[in-house]
Amino acid sequence: MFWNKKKKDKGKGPKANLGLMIAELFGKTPSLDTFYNELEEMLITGDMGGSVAMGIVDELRERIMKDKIKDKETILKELRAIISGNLKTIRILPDHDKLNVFLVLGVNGVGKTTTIAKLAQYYKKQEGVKILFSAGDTFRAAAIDQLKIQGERTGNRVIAQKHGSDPGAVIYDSIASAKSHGEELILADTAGRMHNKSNLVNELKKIDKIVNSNLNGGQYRKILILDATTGQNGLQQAEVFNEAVHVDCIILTKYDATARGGLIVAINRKLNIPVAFVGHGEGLDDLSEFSPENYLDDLLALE
Ligand SMILES: Nc1nc2c(ncn2[C@@H]2O[C@H](COP(=O)(O)OP(=O)(O)OP(=O)(O)O)[C@@H](O)[C@H]2O)c(=O)[nH]1
Ligand SMILES: [Mg+2]
Repeated sequence: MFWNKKKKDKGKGPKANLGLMIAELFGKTPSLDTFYNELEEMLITGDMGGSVAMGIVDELRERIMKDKIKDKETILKELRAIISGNLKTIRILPDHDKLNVFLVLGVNGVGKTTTIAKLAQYYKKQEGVKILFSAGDTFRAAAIDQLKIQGERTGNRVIAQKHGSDPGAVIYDSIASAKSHGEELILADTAGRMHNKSNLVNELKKIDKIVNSNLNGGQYRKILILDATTGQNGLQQAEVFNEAVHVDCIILTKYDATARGGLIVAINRKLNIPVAFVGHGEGLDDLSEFSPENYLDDLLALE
Protein backbone atom coordinates (compact mmCIF):
# COMPACT_ATOMS: atom_id res chain seq x y z
CA MET A 1 0.00 0.00 0.00
CA PHE A 2 1.18 3.53 -0.56
CA TRP A 3 0.69 4.37 3.06
CA ASN A 4 2.42 2.44 5.79
CA LYS A 5 -0.06 -0.31 6.27
CA LYS A 6 -0.26 -1.77 9.69
CA LYS A 7 -0.85 -5.44 10.39
CA LYS A 8 -4.44 -4.84 11.36
CA ASP A 9 -5.10 -3.33 7.92
CA LYS A 10 -4.17 -6.55 6.18
CA GLY A 11 -6.63 -7.41 3.47
CA LYS A 12 -8.11 -3.92 3.39
CA GLY A 13 -7.37 -1.16 0.93
CA PRO A 14 -7.41 -0.76 -2.83
CA LYS A 15 -7.21 -4.22 -4.17
CA ALA A 16 -7.87 -3.58 -7.82
CA ASN A 17 -4.40 -4.10 -9.10
CA LEU A 18 -4.70 -2.24 -12.34
CA GLY A 19 -1.19 -3.13 -13.45
CA LEU A 20 -1.81 -6.84 -13.26
CA MET A 21 -5.24 -6.55 -14.83
CA ILE A 22 -3.88 -4.51 -17.74
CA ALA A 23 -1.01 -6.94 -18.30
CA GLU A 24 -3.47 -9.84 -18.41
CA LEU A 25 -5.82 -7.93 -20.69
CA PHE A 26 -3.00 -7.16 -23.11
CA GLY A 27 -2.13 -10.82 -23.45
CA LYS A 28 -5.76 -11.78 -24.01
CA THR A 29 -7.18 -9.31 -26.50
CA PRO A 30 -7.13 -10.21 -30.21
CA SER A 31 -6.36 -6.66 -31.38
CA LEU A 32 -5.09 -3.36 -30.06
CA ASP A 33 -8.51 -1.80 -30.67
CA THR A 34 -10.16 -4.32 -28.35
CA PHE A 35 -7.40 -3.69 -25.85
CA TYR A 36 -8.05 0.07 -25.88
CA ASN A 37 -11.80 -0.39 -25.46
CA GLU A 38 -11.45 -2.82 -22.61
CA LEU A 39 -8.76 -0.72 -20.96
CA GLU A 40 -11.11 2.27 -21.05
CA GLU A 41 -13.82 0.22 -19.35
CA MET A 42 -11.32 -0.90 -16.75
CA LEU A 43 -10.28 2.64 -15.93
CA ILE A 44 -13.93 3.73 -15.66
CA THR A 45 -14.67 0.84 -13.31
CA GLY A 46 -11.67 1.93 -11.27
CA ASP A 47 -13.38 5.30 -10.63
CA MET A 48 -11.57 7.47 -13.11
CA GLY A 49 -14.76 8.46 -14.89
CA GLY A 50 -15.60 8.41 -18.60
CA SER A 51 -13.88 11.50 -19.92
CA VAL A 52 -10.69 11.01 -17.91
CA ALA A 53 -10.46 7.35 -18.92
CA MET A 54 -10.98 8.29 -22.55
CA GLY A 55 -8.32 11.00 -22.36
CA ILE A 56 -5.79 8.62 -20.86
CA VAL A 57 -6.48 5.88 -23.42
CA ASP A 58 -6.22 8.38 -26.28
CA GLU A 59 -2.82 9.53 -25.06
CA LEU A 60 -1.70 5.95 -24.65
CA ARG A 61 -2.88 5.03 -28.13
CA GLU A 62 -0.86 7.88 -29.59
CA ARG A 63 2.28 6.88 -27.74
CA ILE A 64 1.90 3.23 -28.70
CA MET A 65 1.44 4.14 -32.36
CA LYS A 66 4.25 6.64 -32.46
CA ASP A 67 6.83 4.46 -30.78
CA LYS A 68 5.52 1.15 -32.14
CA ILE A 69 5.27 -0.31 -28.65
CA LYS A 70 4.42 -3.99 -28.46
CA ASP A 71 5.18 -5.24 -24.97
CA LYS A 72 3.09 -4.87 -21.84
CA GLU A 73 5.96 -3.59 -19.66
CA THR A 74 6.48 -0.59 -21.92
CA ILE A 75 2.74 -0.01 -22.16
CA LEU A 76 2.53 0.13 -18.37
CA LYS A 77 5.51 2.46 -18.24
CA GLU A 78 3.82 4.81 -20.72
CA LEU A 79 0.56 4.63 -18.80
CA ARG A 80 2.40 5.50 -15.62
CA ALA A 81 4.00 8.49 -17.31
CA ILE A 82 0.62 9.70 -18.61
CA ILE A 83 -1.06 9.46 -15.21
CA SER A 84 1.87 10.83 -13.25
CA GLY A 85 1.94 13.95 -15.43
CA ASN A 86 -1.20 15.09 -13.64
CA LEU A 87 -0.70 13.77 -10.14
CA LYS A 88 -0.01 16.53 -7.69
CA THR A 89 0.58 16.66 -4.00
CA ILE A 90 1.23 19.49 -1.56
CA ARG A 91 2.56 19.81 1.98
CA ILE A 92 0.39 22.10 4.01
CA LEU A 93 2.23 23.42 7.02
CA PRO A 94 1.24 26.13 9.45
CA ASP A 95 3.66 29.04 9.99
CA HIS A 96 5.21 29.10 13.44
CA ASP A 97 4.45 32.01 15.78
CA LYS A 98 1.58 33.15 13.62
CA LEU A 99 -2.08 32.29 13.57
CA ASN A 100 -3.03 29.88 10.76
CA VAL A 101 -6.51 28.79 9.75
CA PHE A 102 -7.23 25.50 8.03
CA LEU A 103 -10.85 25.42 6.99
CA VAL A 104 -12.15 21.89 6.57
CA LEU A 105 -14.85 21.56 3.91
CA GLY A 106 -16.94 18.71 2.57
CA VAL A 107 -20.42 17.23 2.35
CA ASN A 108 -22.00 15.29 5.19
CA GLY A 109 -20.37 12.13 6.38
CA VAL A 110 -17.16 12.32 4.33
CA GLY A 111 -15.01 12.37 7.46
CA LYS A 112 -14.45 16.08 8.24
CA THR A 113 -14.58 15.82 12.02
CA THR A 114 -12.51 12.64 12.16
CA THR A 115 -9.92 14.21 9.84
CA ILE A 116 -9.69 17.34 12.01
CA ALA A 117 -8.69 15.10 14.93
CA LYS A 118 -6.16 13.28 12.73
CA LEU A 119 -4.70 16.56 11.46
CA ALA A 120 -4.37 17.83 15.02
CA GLN A 121 -2.45 14.70 15.89
CA TYR A 122 -0.25 15.05 12.81
CA TYR A 123 0.64 18.71 13.36
CA LYS A 124 1.29 18.24 17.04
CA LYS A 125 3.67 15.39 16.31
CA GLN A 126 5.37 17.04 13.34
CA GLU A 127 5.47 20.67 14.31
CA GLY A 128 4.46 20.89 17.94
CA VAL A 129 1.96 23.65 17.21
CA LYS A 130 -0.80 24.70 19.59
CA ILE A 131 -4.17 23.93 18.07
CA LEU A 132 -7.72 25.17 18.49
CA PHE A 133 -10.84 23.52 17.06
CA SER A 134 -13.62 25.73 15.73
CA ALA A 135 -17.12 24.21 15.63
CA GLY A 136 -18.33 25.83 12.43
CA ASP A 137 -20.94 23.18 11.63
CA THR A 138 -23.81 24.80 13.50
CA PHE A 139 -26.39 23.41 11.10
CA ARG A 140 -26.44 19.88 12.44
CA ALA A 141 -27.11 19.65 16.17
CA ALA A 142 -24.80 16.71 16.91
CA ALA A 143 -21.87 18.14 14.95
CA ILE A 144 -20.82 20.51 17.74
CA ASP A 145 -20.74 17.73 20.33
CA GLN A 146 -18.83 15.45 17.96
CA LEU A 147 -16.11 18.07 17.57
CA LYS A 148 -16.03 18.62 21.33
CA ILE A 149 -15.47 14.90 21.81
CA GLN A 150 -12.56 15.00 19.34
CA GLY A 151 -11.19 18.06 21.16
CA GLU A 152 -11.15 16.16 24.43
CA ARG A 153 -9.71 13.07 22.81
CA THR A 154 -6.80 15.00 21.31
CA GLY A 155 -6.37 17.57 24.08
CA ASN A 156 -7.35 20.65 22.10
CA ARG A 157 -9.55 23.57 23.06
CA VAL A 158 -12.83 23.91 21.15
CA ILE A 159 -14.66 27.14 20.40
CA ALA A 160 -18.36 26.55 19.83
CA GLN A 161 -21.67 28.37 19.92
CA LYS A 162 -25.09 26.87 20.06
CA HIS A 163 -26.84 24.89 17.36
CA GLY A 164 -28.19 27.17 14.64
CA SER A 165 -25.89 30.09 15.34
CA ASP A 166 -24.03 31.97 12.61
CA PRO A 167 -20.94 30.00 11.47
CA GLY A 168 -19.30 33.31 10.50
CA ALA A 169 -19.55 34.42 14.13
CA VAL A 170 -18.02 31.12 15.29
CA ILE A 171 -14.94 31.55 13.10
CA TYR A 172 -14.66 35.21 14.12
CA ASP A 173 -14.77 34.22 17.81
CA SER A 174 -12.30 31.41 17.22
CA ILE A 175 -9.77 33.74 15.61
CA ALA A 176 -10.13 36.29 18.44
CA SER A 177 -9.83 33.57 21.07
CA ALA A 178 -6.80 31.92 19.45
CA LYS A 179 -5.07 35.30 19.26
CA SER A 180 -5.53 35.88 22.95
CA HIS A 181 -4.71 32.30 24.04
CA GLY A 182 -1.72 31.90 21.75
CA GLU A 183 -2.88 28.97 19.62
CA GLU A 184 -1.14 28.88 16.25
CA LEU A 185 -3.50 26.74 14.21
CA ILE A 186 -7.28 26.77 13.99
CA LEU A 187 -8.80 23.63 12.51
CA ALA A 188 -12.29 24.75 11.58
CA ASP A 189 -15.18 22.38 10.97
CA THR A 190 -17.89 23.53 8.55
CA ALA A 191 -21.37 22.37 7.64
CA GLY A 192 -21.60 19.91 4.79
CA ARG A 193 -25.27 20.52 4.21
CA MET A 194 -27.61 23.50 4.29
CA HIS A 195 -31.19 24.00 3.23
CA ASN A 196 -29.95 24.22 -0.33
CA LYS A 197 -26.78 24.57 -2.36
CA SER A 198 -26.81 28.36 -2.68
CA ASN A 199 -27.18 28.62 1.09
CA LEU A 200 -24.11 26.49 1.54
CA VAL A 201 -22.10 28.46 -1.00
CA ASN A 202 -23.12 31.80 0.56
CA GLU A 203 -22.19 30.66 4.06
CA LEU A 204 -18.82 29.45 2.85
CA LYS A 205 -18.16 32.74 1.07
CA LYS A 206 -19.01 34.62 4.24
CA ILE A 207 -16.68 32.50 6.37
CA ASP A 208 -13.97 32.92 3.72
CA LYS A 209 -14.30 36.70 3.85
CA ILE A 210 -14.14 36.78 7.65
CA VAL A 211 -10.99 34.64 7.75
CA ASN A 212 -9.33 36.71 5.04
CA SER A 213 -9.97 39.96 6.82
CA ASN A 214 -9.03 38.78 10.32
CA LEU A 215 -5.85 36.83 9.73
CA ASN A 216 -2.52 38.63 9.69
CA GLY A 217 0.16 36.77 7.89
CA GLY A 218 -0.47 33.10 8.80
CA GLN A 219 -1.47 30.41 6.34
CA TYR A 220 -5.09 30.20 5.35
CA ARG A 221 -5.89 26.88 3.69
CA LYS A 222 -9.15 25.50 2.43
CA ILE A 223 -9.05 21.74 2.63
CA LEU A 224 -11.73 19.69 0.93
CA ILE A 225 -12.49 16.27 2.32
CA LEU A 226 -13.66 13.67 -0.18
CA ASP A 227 -14.79 10.15 0.60
CA ALA A 228 -12.95 7.73 -1.70
CA THR A 229 -15.88 5.31 -1.62
CA THR A 230 -18.25 7.78 -3.30
CA GLY A 231 -16.38 7.62 -6.59
CA GLN A 232 -17.40 10.10 -9.22
CA ASN A 233 -19.68 12.02 -6.84
CA GLY A 234 -16.46 13.23 -5.29
CA LEU A 235 -15.62 15.06 -8.50
CA GLN A 236 -18.91 16.92 -8.52
CA GLN A 237 -18.48 17.87 -4.87
CA ALA A 238 -15.01 19.20 -5.61
CA GLU A 239 -16.40 21.33 -8.43
CA VAL A 240 -19.06 22.92 -6.18
CA PHE A 241 -16.69 23.72 -3.30
CA ASN A 242 -13.94 24.89 -5.60
CA GLU A 243 -16.28 27.28 -7.34
CA ALA A 244 -17.53 28.63 -4.02
CA VAL A 245 -14.24 29.32 -2.26
CA HIS A 246 -11.31 27.99 -4.29
CA VAL A 247 -10.05 24.81 -2.66
CA ASP A 248 -6.30 24.60 -1.90
CA CYS A 249 -6.03 20.87 -1.49
CA ILE A 250 -7.91 17.64 -1.00
CA ILE A 251 -7.79 14.95 1.65
CA LEU A 252 -9.19 11.66 0.44
CA THR A 253 -10.70 9.64 3.28
CA LYS A 254 -11.78 6.01 3.67
CA TYR A 255 -9.16 4.75 1.30
CA ASP A 256 -9.09 1.60 3.39
CA ALA A 257 -12.70 0.93 2.48
CA THR A 258 -12.55 1.02 -1.30
CA ALA A 259 -11.17 -1.33 -3.90
CA ARG A 260 -10.88 1.46 -6.44
CA GLY A 261 -8.07 3.92 -6.64
CA GLY A 262 -8.96 6.07 -9.62
CA LEU A 263 -10.67 9.05 -8.02
CA ILE A 264 -7.30 10.66 -7.26
CA VAL A 265 -6.36 10.47 -10.94
CA ALA A 266 -9.69 11.97 -11.99
CA ILE A 267 -9.43 14.84 -9.50
CA ASN A 268 -5.92 15.71 -10.55
CA ARG A 269 -6.62 15.47 -14.25
CA LYS A 270 -9.92 17.33 -14.25
CA LEU A 271 -9.56 19.87 -11.49
CA ASN A 272 -5.86 20.22 -10.97
CA ILE A 273 -6.24 20.30 -7.18
CA PRO A 274 -3.39 18.65 -5.27
CA VAL A 275 -4.06 15.82 -2.83
CA ALA A 276 -2.36 16.52 0.52
CA PHE A 277 -3.24 13.47 2.58
CA VAL A 278 -5.00 10.16 2.38
CA GLY A 279 -7.11 8.85 5.29
CA HIS A 280 -7.14 5.09 5.74
CA GLY A 281 -8.96 4.20 8.92
CA GLU A 282 -10.79 5.57 11.91
CA GLY A 283 -7.76 5.84 14.19
CA LEU A 284 -5.96 9.11 14.89
CA ASP A 285 -2.83 7.93 13.10
CA ASP A 286 -4.62 6.68 10.00
CA LEU A 287 -3.60 9.68 7.91
CA SER A 288 -0.65 9.75 5.51
CA GLU A 289 0.89 12.34 3.24
CA PHE A 290 -0.01 11.55 -0.34
CA SER A 291 2.92 10.30 -2.36
CA PRO A 292 2.26 10.11 -6.15
CA GLU A 293 5.19 7.76 -6.68
CA ASN A 294 4.05 5.28 -4.03
CA TYR A 295 0.49 5.59 -5.26
CA LEU A 296 1.53 4.72 -8.82
CA ASP A 297 3.71 1.84 -7.63
CA ASP A 298 0.65 0.52 -5.87
CA LEU A 299 -1.84 1.15 -8.66
CA LEU A 300 0.25 -0.31 -11.46
CA ALA A 301 2.13 -3.04 -9.63
CA LEU A 302 2.51 -6.32 -11.49
CA GLU A 303 2.05 -8.49 -8.42
N1 LIG B 1 -12.83 3.42 7.33
C1 LIG B 1 -12.73 4.72 7.51
N2 LIG B 1 -13.70 5.41 8.10
C2 LIG B 1 -13.56 6.74 8.24
C3 LIG B 1 -12.42 7.44 7.78
N3 LIG B 1 -12.59 8.75 8.05
C4 LIG B 1 -13.78 8.87 8.67
N4 LIG B 1 -14.38 7.68 8.80
C5 LIG B 1 -15.70 7.35 9.38
O1 LIG B 1 -16.71 8.00 8.61
C6 LIG B 1 -17.80 8.38 9.42
C7 LIG B 1 -18.11 9.86 9.25
O2 LIG B 1 -17.03 10.60 9.74
P1 LIG B 1 -17.19 12.07 10.33
O3 LIG B 1 -15.81 12.54 10.69
O4 LIG B 1 -18.24 12.14 11.36
O5 LIG B 1 -17.68 12.81 9.03
P2 LIG B 1 -18.19 14.32 8.88
O6 LIG B 1 -17.80 14.77 7.53
O7 LIG B 1 -17.71 15.13 10.03
O8 LIG B 1 -19.76 14.10 8.96
P3 LIG B 1 -20.89 15.16 9.30
O9 LIG B 1 -20.47 15.88 10.55
O10 LIG B 1 -22.09 14.29 9.48
O11 LIG B 1 -21.01 16.05 8.14
C8 LIG B 1 -17.39 8.02 10.84
O12 LIG B 1 -17.97 6.79 11.18
C9 LIG B 1 -15.88 7.90 10.77
O13 LIG B 1 -15.34 7.04 11.73
C10 LIG B 1 -11.38 6.66 7.12
O14 LIG B 1 -10.35 7.17 6.64
N5 LIG B 1 -11.60 5.32 7.01
MG1 LIG C 1 -18.78 16.30 11.42
